[in-house]
Amino acid sequence: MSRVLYGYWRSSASWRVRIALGLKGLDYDQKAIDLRTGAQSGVGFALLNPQGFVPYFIDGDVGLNQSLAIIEYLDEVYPEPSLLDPDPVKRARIRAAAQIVACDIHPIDNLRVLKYLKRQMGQEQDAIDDWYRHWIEEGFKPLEEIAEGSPGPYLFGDQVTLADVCLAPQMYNARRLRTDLSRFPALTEIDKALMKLPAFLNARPEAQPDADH
Ligand SMILES: N[C@@H](CCC(=O)N[C@@H](CS)C(=O)NCC(=O)O)C(=O)O
Repeated sequence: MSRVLYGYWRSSASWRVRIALGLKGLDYDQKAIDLRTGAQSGVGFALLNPQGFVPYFIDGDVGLNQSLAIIEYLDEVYPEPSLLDPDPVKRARIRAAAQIVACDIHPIDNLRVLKYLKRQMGQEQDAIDDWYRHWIEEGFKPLEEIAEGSPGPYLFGDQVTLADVCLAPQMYNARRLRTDLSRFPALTEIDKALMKLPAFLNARPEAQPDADH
């Protein structure tokens, strides 16, 4: 069955899906949508995903958008290793941690939001970078508490979960924007442990075919 991931090397939402595919040992082809040139808003890609976001994932004759929906689909159709937990309470906690990144941090630091701050709101780059860091730090505070409470090495113990899949790319973004990560030592330790795993390493931006170092 052919699988294709439309993504962009530096897109953290695409990175989440790359990690999940790697963890599950699934082969796929990549098609690059260059966000810097606005290819996400082009007519061709709009036919696939009218929302104009990567990732977009094709599994045979099924096309899916939204990284968390794609990852949960993968988890249901290719259940090993599981990225959630059989226990409904633990499952809810894992999803909640993932959503701190995917629903509360990432959307307000997204490219189109940053562009709007610059073009429509007339903000300078320094102010935009401050905005970016601020929302990362706000989200990392509750995540740090979760990390402190974990026996490790990952956010929910010794099983890699959806929450870890969301965390690692956000840590990369935090570093890129020079966030003071000394305030988040437990998250930093977990990120170190995650980045030793082949699925996380192979999915990192610099390892992608469209990477532009
Ligand atoms: N909620 C979506 C967010 C996807 C998203 O924000 N993708 C970014 C790249 S990380 C994007 O395509 N941005 C294009 C833009 O802002 O114009 C998901 O999780 O898939």
